[in-house]
Amino acid sequence: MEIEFSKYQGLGNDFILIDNRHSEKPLITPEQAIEMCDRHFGIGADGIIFALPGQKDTDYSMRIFNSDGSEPEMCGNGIRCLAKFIADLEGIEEVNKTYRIDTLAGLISPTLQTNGEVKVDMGTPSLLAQEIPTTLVDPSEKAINQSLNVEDQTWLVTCVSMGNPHCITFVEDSDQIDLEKIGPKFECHEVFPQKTNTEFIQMVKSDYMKMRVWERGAGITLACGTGACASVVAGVLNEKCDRLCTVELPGGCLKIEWRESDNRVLMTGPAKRVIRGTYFTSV
Ligand code: ZDP
Repeated sequence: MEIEFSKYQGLGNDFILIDNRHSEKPLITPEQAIEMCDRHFGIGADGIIFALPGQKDTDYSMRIFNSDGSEPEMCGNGIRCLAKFIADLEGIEEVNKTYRIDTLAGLISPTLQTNGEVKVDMGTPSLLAQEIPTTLVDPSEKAINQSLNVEDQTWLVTCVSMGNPHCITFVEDSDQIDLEKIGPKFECHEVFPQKTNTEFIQMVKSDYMKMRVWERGAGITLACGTGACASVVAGVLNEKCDRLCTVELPGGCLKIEWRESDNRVLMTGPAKRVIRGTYFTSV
């Protein structure tokens, strides 16, 4: 089978985008997603995103598969790429255009800005243990600065859902973390029934943090938008950072604001088209 695709990246978090506007069902299967995301046997990407028809009050719907074929609820870098992809499909050059996108985490609204960046209203964070989900504390409690044992070490963690689960821990030096070794242990820890994304944060100033991430279903990536949002929320809850904070990731910086007036999280960052082509599936 031949599949038309585009590839976009946001801070080096790269995605295959599929024009799925004429069908409610993703045009490719999770097995094909695994193959297409493979960096040696396929196109190479952290995930694959579908632009599907909108629902009642929305322009489009987004679905995403991780590179291991699992399906997360949301994707921050991915939705910036999706906004650019849709504008390219529609031939829209107009700036300050806002799209209303349905996701498994609810309505998310990206806006194309004059400087080429995309600003996304990521909605409100969820903090209750049952919403993350985590069994680290009682279901109706928040997991803020709680001890978690991983690899014979005690970590102080804060759990935040941006539609998908995040476990944030503040460290002295994020470069010293052996992500490859410790990441999977957090991801599959028994206190996270839906697994988790994990962010290791080093505070530089109250409005600047450095982040390294181990993503659920994707491993080490150069950036994670939902993770950057969750980390600023965790930073504010632990009185370590301002509500307006720059997050430096291996792939570059995101500007995050956790707005006090309405509790919503805003994320601003780049997204860029890199390839358009035809893929020949073998599965
Ligand atoms: O929750 C998950 O399983 C994540 N791997 C989804 C992808 C998140 C992403 N890195 C982001 O930018 O939010 C794309």
